[in-house]
Amino acid sequence: MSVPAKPASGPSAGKSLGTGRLELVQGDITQQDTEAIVNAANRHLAGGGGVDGAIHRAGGPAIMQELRATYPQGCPTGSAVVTGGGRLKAKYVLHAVGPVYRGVPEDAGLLADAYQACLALCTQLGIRSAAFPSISTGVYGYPVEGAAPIALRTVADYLRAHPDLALARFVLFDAKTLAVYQRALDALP
Ligand code: AR6
Repeated sequence: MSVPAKPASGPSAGKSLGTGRLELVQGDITQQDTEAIVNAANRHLAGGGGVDGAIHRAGGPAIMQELRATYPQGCPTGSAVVTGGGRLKAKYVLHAVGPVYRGVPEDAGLLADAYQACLALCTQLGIRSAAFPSISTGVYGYPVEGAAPIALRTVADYLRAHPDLALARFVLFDAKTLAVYQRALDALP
């Protein structure tokens, strides 16, 4: 089974965890050649701006058709559902719903749950490489400084425990977000 070695764009950094690898790159998640890419979706799975808009534009209408047909009830916050990748290079899109940031203790758990739900889908579907955006830190207002350690810890713990997942790549849109993730990765135990 092949695991893509090169990010689609931007500088990259990484860390080996167990038999797997966690990478940070700056770039556009729609261009990734990982088996799955993760969408930062909303509970209605209705499309929107940010990552969600970019994925539906790049992947074409098949993704929304599948969402409407398969998940008419939407997806609760902290969960994720899967569709095919349409015209994307990725075979799958994992649509994860992060929390709208409220500044309450529940925010952190719901954010971790959204990543965890994607990771569980990877194992279920035999996905060996996945690209993640910084869920909830755009339209949903979660401060990146708070979100990055939660995102990285959740994914790093999973990689250590699950050799079936070979590569988790965070694709950060801008240099500032990448720098925050880089500091959080350096601080990871
Ligand atoms: N590739 C990688 N990262 C991106 C891209 C891209 N193409 N575009 C934006 N980002 P957001 P959320 C970054 O708002 O906060 C939608 O309307 C962005 O700079 O996409 O979870 C949905 O429908 C930010 O750092 O997701 C929901 O209603 C990060 O991705 C809502 O937004 C996440 O920003 C979800 O909001």
